[in-house]
Parts: sequence; C-alpha cells; structure tokens
Amino acid sequence: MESEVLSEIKGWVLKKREHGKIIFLDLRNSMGITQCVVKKGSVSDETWNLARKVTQESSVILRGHWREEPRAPRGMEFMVSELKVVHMAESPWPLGKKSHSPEVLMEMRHLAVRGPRYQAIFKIRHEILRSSREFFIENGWYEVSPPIIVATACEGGATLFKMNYFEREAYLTQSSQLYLEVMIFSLEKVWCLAPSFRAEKSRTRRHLCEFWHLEAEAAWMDLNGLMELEENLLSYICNSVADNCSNELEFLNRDPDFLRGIKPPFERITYDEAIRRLQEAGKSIKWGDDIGGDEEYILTKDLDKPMFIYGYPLHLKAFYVKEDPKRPGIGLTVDLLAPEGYGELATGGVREDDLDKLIERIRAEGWDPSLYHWYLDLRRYGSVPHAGFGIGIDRLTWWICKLDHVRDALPFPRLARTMKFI
Ligand code: NSS
Repeated sequence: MESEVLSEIKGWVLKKREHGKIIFLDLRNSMGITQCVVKKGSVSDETWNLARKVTQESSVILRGHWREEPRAPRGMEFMVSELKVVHMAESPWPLGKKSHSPEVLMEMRHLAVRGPRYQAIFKIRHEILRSSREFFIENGWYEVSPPIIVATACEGGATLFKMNYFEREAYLTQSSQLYLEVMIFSLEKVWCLAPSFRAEKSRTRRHLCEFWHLEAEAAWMDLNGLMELEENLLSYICNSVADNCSNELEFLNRDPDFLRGIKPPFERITYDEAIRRLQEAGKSIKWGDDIGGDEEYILTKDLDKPMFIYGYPLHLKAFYVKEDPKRPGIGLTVDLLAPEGYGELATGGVREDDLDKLIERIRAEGWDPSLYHWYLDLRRYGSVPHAGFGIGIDRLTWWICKLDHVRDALPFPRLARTMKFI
C-alpha cells in the first residue's frame, strides 16, 4: 500500500545504486537502514542531479512517502520527492573498503562507530545497562556514586595506574568494592556502575585498561544469596536483550532464543571439581594453581548456560576474601563463567569481617594497614557479614553479542600498549 502523507526522514547516505532512471539510496540513521528510491521524472531536475552527485556519508533530509516493499529492510521503502543535502561528505569515505584490518578500525573508531554492526552492538549494550538498572530498582537496591581517584589498591599493586594528586601518590580506581562496603552500613543493598582501571600488561581478547564495572554489595548476604542474585540479574538482562533487541541480535548471528534459555539455576561447582575436570581433559594443572583464560575455555566451551565456580584457595584471591570457617585455606568466593568458551564474567564473595584477620591479610600483601584505616573502621563499628560481586559490562556485551574481541563491545576501548587512541 502506498501512503499519500508526505513524511520527512533525516540521516546519512550509506550506499547508492544507480539503475538508469532509478537511484536507490540506503539511508542510515539511529533507527536502522531505509531503502529510498529516487525516480527520474517524479522529482525535480535539481533533486535528480543531487541524488546522482551525493557521496557516501553525506547528511541529507528527504521528503517523500512510505510504500510497502517486501524486499526492503523492515518491509518498507521510501519514495523520495525532494532531497536536501545538509553536508556533502568528502569523497572517498575512508572506510569504504569491504574489509579493514583491526588496527585500521581501531584508529578510525570515530568513523567506524557509524556502521550497522557497531550500531547493533551499542544498542544491545544500552539494553544491558537499561535492564540492569531496572533490575536493581525493582528489587529495592540503592544506586550509589563511588570515587574514581583513590588512595588504596583493591585488586593488587601490579595493575595500579598511578597519578600525581597534589604531590601525593593516588590511583585510578580498580574497583568500587571497598566504597560499596562503606555504603552498606547506610543503605544495606547498594550497587554502582562506574569505570574501573587496570594497567593490564597482557594483550588478550578479554582485557581492557579501562572497563565499565557493575558492582553490588549487601549486608547480611551469604555465598548462596550472592549466587542467586547473580543468576537472577544475568537472566533478567539476557531475557530483556532477547525481547528488545531481536533484530540487532540476528544481525550479529546471535539467536535470541539462546539468550531466553539463560534462566536460573546455573550449575555450581567447587574449585576442586573444576581442577578435576581440567585434569580429566588432559590439562596439566594441580590443586592450588590458578584457573586462567585457557582453563576457563576448556571448562565452558560446551556449556549453553553460565556456571559458577566457588571455594577457591585463599592464596589465589584478594585480601578482602573471607576464609571458609569450615575449610581453612579456602575462600568464600565465587566466579561466574560465561558459556561457549567465554569464561569469567564476574567475581565476588563474602568479605572478611574480622578486624585482626583483615589487618594480617593487608600486611601480607606488603601494604600499610593505616592506609586502610577507614575500611578497617567498618570492622570496628557494627561489623556485619556481607557479600558482593563485580561484573564487567564490556565482557558481558562481548559474550551476549558473541564477539571475538572485547574491544568491539565499547566505542572507545583502551588497550594495553596502544598509544594511538582518540
Ligand atoms: O578483578 S575482578 O575479578 N574483581 C573485582 O574487581 C572485585 N573487587 C569485584 C567485586 O567483588 N565488587 O573484576 C571483576 C570483573 C571481572 O570478572 C571482569 O568481568 C571485569 O570485572 N574485569 C575486566 N574487564 C575487562 N578488562 C579488564 N582488565 C578487567 N578486569 C576485570
């Protein structure tokens, strides 16, 4: 059916095909791609000539009407009656070639983000963030705003970014956890979304130097309560993305039904069991060794739902992890691993709430406990059992979109040893 009502659409020219007396313009805007048809004879000579001249990525305003066309995106095409070029883009478009190396795409990020693939990824990332916030609001959690400039390490000294803060040494935060622990004494169930920074030296498919960190912390919560929280959140996010981003998922070859299947309960295995499975798979690993990216790949490559690994040896985890009172040497800690070989998405656990043990652990890291005076005060005045976790939004987007490299999960990635970035 053809509508008589004149409409206007604005956007950028993605592609142009000329067939004699017809020019097809693929118009790109935040809604997606629209096939626009300019017919010689039904438009002025001026519009016809502009349509012939218009270059890729020029910004344009079109007037015309919609018409059903089953072969066009969304089953509709736009019959142009008037074309206005707002800006004629320089030609050629620097990303016009079919395939570019990852290096070129990184250096040209400011232009590459316009493409339909990045558009799909960023719409899905938006939905991940929107649905996470909705989940926490619906379940009675308070959102708080932690600092970015800090004076203490949370995740070990090796990955700290140092800065000069008025002649004092300060750092970019590695995690907001310690500040969330402060806030539970006021609001009990708190969460935040903030950037975290790690001077990661290794180049991998899953490490960034700056990542978006969603963290949550609650008073009175134990390890089981924490795993329930994580699986409910993840399931909520995956189902929201499946329901609200099906076109974007299909564009990225991710089946929305796969995400709909991400429902609790997730499998829960101990660290001991993980080591046993790895040995069985032929990996030379012994109890007490860390489980890294390669091992996580083996453990998760054939799974279709995330999995928890809990009860890691204490020496593998950070100073704040509480020791299991029933199993000396074992921490009350849990990692959440994505299926399909993606591996670690989140880590968390129960926090050490005993003052003396915590001081001992801070000393064992080689740090001065007096720097942590405020954190230690939490164990002096009304200490409570509590737990929390952190999930990397970039890694979550990486897995949900089934991407090769985490750098494509965000518009402006900061990677180890890349000096060129915008
Ligand atoms: O270092 S973590 O494993 N844990 C913490 O920072 C805790 N303090 C969180 C907490 O309990 N509140 O990082 C948590 C998650 C991890 O599982 C990844 O998904 C992500 O944060 N993460 C990263 N993403 C991208 N790049 C890097 N370098 C990175 N490091 C952690």
